[in-house]
Amino acid sequence: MTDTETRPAQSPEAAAHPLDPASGAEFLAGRDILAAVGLLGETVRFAYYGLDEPPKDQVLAGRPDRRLRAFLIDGATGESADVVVSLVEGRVVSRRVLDTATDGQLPIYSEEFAVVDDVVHADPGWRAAMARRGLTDVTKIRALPQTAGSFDEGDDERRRFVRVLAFRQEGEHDYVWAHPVDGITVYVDLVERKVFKIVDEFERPVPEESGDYDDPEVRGPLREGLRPIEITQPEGPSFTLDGHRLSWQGWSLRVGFDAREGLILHQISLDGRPVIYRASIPELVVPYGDPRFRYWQTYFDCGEYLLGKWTNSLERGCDCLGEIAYLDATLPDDFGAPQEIRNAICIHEEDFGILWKHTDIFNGSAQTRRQRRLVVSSWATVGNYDYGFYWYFYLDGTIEHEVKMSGALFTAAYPGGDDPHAEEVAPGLGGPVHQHLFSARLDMTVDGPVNAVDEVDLGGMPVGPDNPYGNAIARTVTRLRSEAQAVRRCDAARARTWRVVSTERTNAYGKPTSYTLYPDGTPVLLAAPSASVHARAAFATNHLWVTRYDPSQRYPAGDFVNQNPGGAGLPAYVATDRDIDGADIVLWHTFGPTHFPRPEDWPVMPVARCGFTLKPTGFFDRNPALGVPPPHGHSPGPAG
Ligand SMILES: [Cu+2]
Repeated sequence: MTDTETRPAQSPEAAAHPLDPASGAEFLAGRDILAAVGLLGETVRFAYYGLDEPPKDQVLAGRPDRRLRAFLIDGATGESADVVVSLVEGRVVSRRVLDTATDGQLPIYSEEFAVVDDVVHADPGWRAAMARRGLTDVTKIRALPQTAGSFDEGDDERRRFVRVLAFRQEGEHDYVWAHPVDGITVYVDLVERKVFKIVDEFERPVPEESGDYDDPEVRGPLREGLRPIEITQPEGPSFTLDGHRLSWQGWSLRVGFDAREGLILHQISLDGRPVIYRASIPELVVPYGDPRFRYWQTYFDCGEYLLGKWTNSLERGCDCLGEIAYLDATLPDDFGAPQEIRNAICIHEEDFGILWKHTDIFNGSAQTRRQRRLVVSSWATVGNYDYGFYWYFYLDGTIEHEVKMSGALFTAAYPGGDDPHAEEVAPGLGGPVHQHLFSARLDMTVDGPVNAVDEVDLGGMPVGPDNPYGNAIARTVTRLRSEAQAVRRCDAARARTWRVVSTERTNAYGKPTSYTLYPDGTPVLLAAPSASVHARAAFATNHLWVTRYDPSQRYPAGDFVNQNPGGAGLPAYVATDRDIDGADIVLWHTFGPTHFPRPEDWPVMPVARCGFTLKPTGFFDRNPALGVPPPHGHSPGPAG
């Protein structure tokens, strides 16, 4: 069999595990509770709706409440509220109306995107500005709403608004990213539903060359000579999926999903030993580096746009090869009504080359084992970019997270010359420099909830009595004892890693069992300390943060990211500088590329990768993969 698809048996009556995503029936039940107390007027919309995960102690004790969290916004007044309902008790547990000037705004909801297009096209000032550029047929202009950020803009700061850029689309299939209409932004108030400001700074010719890679004229002839590669697993896959619980080769985990964070993994254990209680990518910030007209351009793809909402339906044979199990996702629309995303999560096994190998020159043993990994992945398209989130579990106990980035560059007109902030990627078309800074939230439970973090550096030593020949390399281990001390940067010159140790369990050598975080070590946020984004994306100014577990501390840039003035999330979480040495702790790791586009990234970008690795370090007493059998037909050794 090739590229087959299986689905877990799920009876609708089966009691949900406390960490399972909210079901369609639960979204509807929660909506009924909200409606019954009058919170769902005609103009009220759901800007977010998802499972309010129970605290860890309640999950481990057995019978937690089942709660949903809704961000409700009244489209007519802008009143924004954070509401929690209990499905077990059938009541509203809490409701807080936001002070949006200080708390931030709720995420943009779907209807607002449509509204903006109508509002902009109807605006006489914008039409006049387009006409001045020779663009008289405004049906060919696409209005692209962008989250506004937070700057010193006086009374305008109190509005719920977006900044809107324009792109030209000649025909229905024209590729808009090839044709930015630069120099003009309109500001649209989402509550008043009107343009309140037009910034018209300069005019540049709209780049003309088509980027429509579906067009044979643009793409050129299809290559020849690529013969089929087929992945076959004649006996089926080696994993089992029971509801949302996945097991494979000693690994066990639960697969969750949410409109904001996308893929969430829970209760990851190996050979019955806990490793991570919860792992997700709860934020992604994309700040752009053009200091001129687009200084405000920064996207928080989770907190402002709800990344999980834009999850793709995956296709067998294209997105995933081999014996695939899919999970569907149930996500609410603006009205809190459940919508299915079919094949949202792909689960499969991959061959991954050599696991270990040795040809012994003395005893003649020549052995090779093949590595394999279990892959849990999903893709989301947020505007121009496409992000694939891949969690890998290996036969030797390694866990890896990889983000695959593809899609379209966010383009501008190229100003000419040798611009330090952009690359010309097509005639007159610029790809501005930007960063993609992801935050991984890793609620660690290495051999139990009581953990600590050691920073481990490697380095040479000065010549002296302990190092007479100068060849010494030494390991320096520093325990990070408090939250303030654990705000750290990578140091590639010292091969810096962070080791998450159990403070309760030791291995055969009397050392604490641990898992080590190996970072990529790419730059953190490059914006100046006084920049607005520096305060708003403070999480991205360092590679590592460690906090003491608090069930309410879930998002590195805070709960309400859209138009948040800054300081929320991690800087607030660590403000009390709690003790993290021998505690239930959460690691927050920043990673991702600083992307100066290449011409080869246009018109669609070959996948770029980033991520991090977690490896067992004294978690086992020796290579845990000795028992992996040799490939079929090969001998495991003289006694085999
Ligand atoms: Cu990029």
